[in-house]
Amino acid sequence: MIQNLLKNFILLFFIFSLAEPVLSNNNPVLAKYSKEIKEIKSILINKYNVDHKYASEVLNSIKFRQKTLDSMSNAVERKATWERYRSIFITKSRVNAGIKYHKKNHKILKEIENKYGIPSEVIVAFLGVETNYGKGTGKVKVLDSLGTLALKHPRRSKFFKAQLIYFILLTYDNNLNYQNLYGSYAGAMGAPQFMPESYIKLGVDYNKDGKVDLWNDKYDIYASIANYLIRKGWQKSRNIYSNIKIKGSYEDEIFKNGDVKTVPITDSKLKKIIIKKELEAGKKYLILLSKKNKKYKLGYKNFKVIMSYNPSTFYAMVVSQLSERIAEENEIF
Ligand SMILES: [Ca+2]
Repeated sequence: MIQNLLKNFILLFFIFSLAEPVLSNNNPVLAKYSKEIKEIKSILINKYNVDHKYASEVLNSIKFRQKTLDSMSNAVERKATWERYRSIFITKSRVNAGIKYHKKNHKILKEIENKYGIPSEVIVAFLGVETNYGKGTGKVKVLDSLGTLALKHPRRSKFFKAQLIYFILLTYDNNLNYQNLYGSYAGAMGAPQFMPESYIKLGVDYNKDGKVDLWNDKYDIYASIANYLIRKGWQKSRNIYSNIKIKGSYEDEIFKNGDVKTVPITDSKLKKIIIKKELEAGKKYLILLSKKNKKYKLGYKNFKVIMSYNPSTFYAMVVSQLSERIAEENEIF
């Protein structure tokens, strides 16, 4: 009896080990997406030379998270007013913590600022908004969030499919344990919350220890943010935005199609509608924050560069304003 069982067991084991890993057998929840998974696997293997077995193993480990899909549709940028959004990010405690963080890490920050030309307070402001200065880097398994979004997001699955592929490649090339990497619900990683594509393409191994560590290494973290901004077109020693005053009769006009957006505007149009002010050179944008309270600013190229990090007008404005508060170094008590 026992011998028979053992025989059967060995036989079964033999059959399964011979068979090519079939996702639908191992993970029934994923079976519905076998076509997409096959396509992802083929890109990993053929385009990026990832080992066949490794690709199958990782993809087969994806666990769907409904919460990830829910969080995507409830992101604060999509619902809050400017006043509400600002009150979440520009708080006494976040400003004070930023000033302290800036002082504490001054030496490394200045080294990076001198090398890349990105103001240290801007780097710190990104960290403040993204992860409360590196404290909250996310608790969701990156594989599960990206797997869920790549296979199930109704509109952006193409983008997330690419991110999933880069994530698997990142773990493969750097010998990282994919079961052990945690990030935001949307798959952003480390203190600066880089998506896998940015991590691979723009991450910097500044301390030259052979890996880009965006969780623990401050040199790598600061240099990667700076490099990101430079590559997106940051203009050194230029402003991010400024305050302007638009003539009353034009205020309604600029808001006629709503608020929460950043729209290009020509110098000639600007000259017509603002109350006298010298104009800086370069491209300009009207930053429309609140139609109700008639809040707007004038943005420059660097504002758009910040928006490349997160394509939200509110996001870019809180990063800018937090950086100003940190630069002032006046703690609020
Ligand atoms: Ca490193």
